[in-house]
Amino acid sequence: MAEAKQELDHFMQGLAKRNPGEPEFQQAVQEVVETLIPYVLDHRKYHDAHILERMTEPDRIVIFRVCWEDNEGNIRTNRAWRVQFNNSIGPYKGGMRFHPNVTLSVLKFLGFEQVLKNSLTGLPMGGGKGGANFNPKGKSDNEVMRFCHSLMIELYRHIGEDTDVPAGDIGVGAREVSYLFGQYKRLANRFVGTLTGKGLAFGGSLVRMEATGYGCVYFAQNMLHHRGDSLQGKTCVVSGSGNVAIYTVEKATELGGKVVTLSDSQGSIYDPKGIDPDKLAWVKELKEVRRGRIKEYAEQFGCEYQEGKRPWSVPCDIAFPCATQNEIEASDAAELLKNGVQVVCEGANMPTHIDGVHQFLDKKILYGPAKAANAGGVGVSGLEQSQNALRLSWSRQEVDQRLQGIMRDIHEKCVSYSPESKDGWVNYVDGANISGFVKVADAMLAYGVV
Ligand code: NDP
Ligand code: 2IT
Repeated sequence: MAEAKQELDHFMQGLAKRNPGEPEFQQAVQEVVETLIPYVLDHRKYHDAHILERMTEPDRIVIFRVCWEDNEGNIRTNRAWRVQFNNSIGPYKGGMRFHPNVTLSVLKFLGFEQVLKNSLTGLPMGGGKGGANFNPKGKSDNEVMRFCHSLMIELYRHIGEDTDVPAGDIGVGAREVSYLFGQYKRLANRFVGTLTGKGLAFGGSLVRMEATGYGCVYFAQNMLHHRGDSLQGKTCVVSGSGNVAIYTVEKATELGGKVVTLSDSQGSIYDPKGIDPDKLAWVKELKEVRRGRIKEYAEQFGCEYQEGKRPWSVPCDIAFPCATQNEIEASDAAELLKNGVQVVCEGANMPTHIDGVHQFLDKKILYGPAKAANAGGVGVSGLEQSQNALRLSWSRQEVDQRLQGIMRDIHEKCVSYSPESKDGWVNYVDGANISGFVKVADAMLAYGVV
């Protein structure tokens, strides 16, 4: 115990020194090595080969300028990155994020998490992430198109179906992936599955759009089922109102839950009657077509809107954070627990601050960490790659069943790698971290000093 604490402090000091000014990356690594250092001390082959040091250093990072012209004829300059983190078990795979607060630190945290998440899916995918400090909000379709096309002029030489396969994330949805893929295809003169999340008419997979949200709810269902419970009748609180949030609401409602909140960066709505399928259809139109604000929901359906507030003060059985990193701070976690939350299942990446994670683990609730709970999105991206390589398309039912299988397998892996506990409680953080790590680490050991 003392040895592990000392080793952890030493490791984190070194990491902070090598990665100054990168708080999100340091946080993501801290959460993982808190679990893994005791494990590698018990499994010395990983320790002696310095696997943790090697695994926290990206293989390569590409940084480049993206210039484009706005509708007024002004020349705009953004910065873009692709972090190719680790390709030990397959080509780099992970989304692109367009948001004004994207930094190298954010993309390194996301790339690092992606390595372990992709390993958990059981599919042959390494981990990567990319993005730009570009704000799509308020831009016309043509401006977004010019930005995407310009970005791809540089990115295309670094990606490929067997090297690195980008997809969507915050600010990158069907529209952006289409512009990116259209330009990639033109530059490379090849029609291959180098991006995922494509439109159904040009190589996309059924259920990819729904996969992260659906998968997140399937993971919650697995956790509940493991202790003899279900979603039926549970009050659910969801944050965000983008891709992941919308399909989390859809599946949670279908499985008998009642979802009472949604949010965006400006505030949250509280609808105690529940967001039923008709209201959700209205939200889809609001967000996917009109690109409006969630505040309009409160006006449309006559419910409460809390300006500038996250939804965590609403009493619930299950919380699904589906917006962004660090959206559950220590005080939010305390409030959720005080109000009796039984399940926290993460659709977003690293939504819970490390103090909140510790509170959830101390109270032994069912806590599904992002790399396990939101792996359904990249899982179905992996299935899209398979379909592209086979040059065929699976039915909706086939893909959904495979997605359910992937989430069930991830749950089982977490249970089998969780430390034994007399009361049967599963530590999904340890389970996910160790299970994801072992596969990548064994590949790295097999390769020798790489
Ligand atoms: P979208 O862009 O579709 O939606 C993002 C939502 O989160 C919006 O409601 C947005 O509000 C809100 N949000 C974004 N940034 C902030 C912020 N800084 N503060 C408060 N609210 C914010 O993205 P996705 O739904 O695709 O992604 C949501 C989360 O899920 C991210 O953490 C992403 O990494 C993760 N994820 C996504 C996957 C996918 O397949 N898309 C797969 C796995 C994880 P606003 O419109 O006001 O900005
Ligand atoms: O964080 C994630 O897993 C994603 N944004 C999805 C990545 C992908 O390649 O589908």
